[in-house]
Amino acid sequence: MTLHDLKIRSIQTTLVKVPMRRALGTSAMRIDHAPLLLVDLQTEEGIVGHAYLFCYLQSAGIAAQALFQDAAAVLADKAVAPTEVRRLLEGRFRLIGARGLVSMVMAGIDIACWDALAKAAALPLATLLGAALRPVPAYNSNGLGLLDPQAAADEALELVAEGFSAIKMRLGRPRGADDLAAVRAVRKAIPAAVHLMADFNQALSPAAARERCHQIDDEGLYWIEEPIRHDDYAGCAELAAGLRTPVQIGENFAGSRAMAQALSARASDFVMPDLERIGGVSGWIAAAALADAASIALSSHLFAEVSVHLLAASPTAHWLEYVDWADPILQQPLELSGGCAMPPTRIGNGLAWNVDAVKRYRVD
Ligand code: SMN
Ligand code: MG
Repeated sequence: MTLHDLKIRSIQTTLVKVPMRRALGTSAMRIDHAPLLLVDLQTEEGIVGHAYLFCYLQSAGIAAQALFQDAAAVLADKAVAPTEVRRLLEGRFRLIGARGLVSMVMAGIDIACWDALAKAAALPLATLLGAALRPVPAYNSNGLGLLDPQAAADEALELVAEGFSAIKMRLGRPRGADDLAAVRAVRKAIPAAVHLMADFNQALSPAAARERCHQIDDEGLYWIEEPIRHDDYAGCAELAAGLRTPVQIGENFAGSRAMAQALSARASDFVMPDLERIGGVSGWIAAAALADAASIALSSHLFAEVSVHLLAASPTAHWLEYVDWADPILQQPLELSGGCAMPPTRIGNGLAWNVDAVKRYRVD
């Protein structure tokens, strides 16, 4: 078989609701189950490409399943060629718009296509993309929601004890003084050498951010993430220019064009695209090239299993965000050692489902 022979037969999806080891209280909502949509792209040749989407809400997972069916009808018998698949789907979804949930579904198909291609080439995805299988520094992002200072400090110590040299906490409590107290408690509890990232999840107005980001600017934070609306690039740029602490954004970049706009607005010091919002593996490759051209450090958002391959292949790779939310439904969860994640040496992107666990957590 040669690579260009691969043809799409069908796409199946399975929605699971996986309990999280540590609940995540963000400024927007509390999450204690991960609604994951598992994607199986069957080829005529018998190779199956895998991907999963993180749907945020179960309702979004259900809606995405219908969109996958729609996309699958367009792609039956077409080549497993991500650029061509994108062209076909952009045509199918032109009137509704390749945005939001539609673009997440397109990303899921792109990720599964790349997995099938890597399997056909008998290579790990990272190798197919030209990377060496090297360790990627990871920060522990499992938990550290909006807890009181003592509980936050206790949980921070647990996250460090899991073997990490960097962790992330969430901010955006109603009162700035309470965020400051939590940051100080965590910073005091963990070793000085451990990096501490902080994420507002867009909680602040530009006026509030001016005050509250400066309030925490001397606390030794590694970055301040999404302090204001994700698409207010001028507002982000103003904050980034005035703060000593680097500003981080990117999980809400809708495709590489949005990222290009953010970069030209100098909206942030660092960027962290999200695999399912940036456009899957293909979108990530475009984003990594933009980050390289702008000499800006590139981290990932969620999807640690596939992102580890992509960061290994990214010239300005910075930090992998490590969450373990998919672990219960995976045959082989991502392996970490010394605070780094390793791209797996098995062929493809490394995703394979634990069938019994999928049955247990399945939502019909
Ligand atoms: C986040 C991601 C996914 C769900 C909730 C919160 C957060 C992060 O923005 O960056 O981890
Ligand atoms: Mg975030």
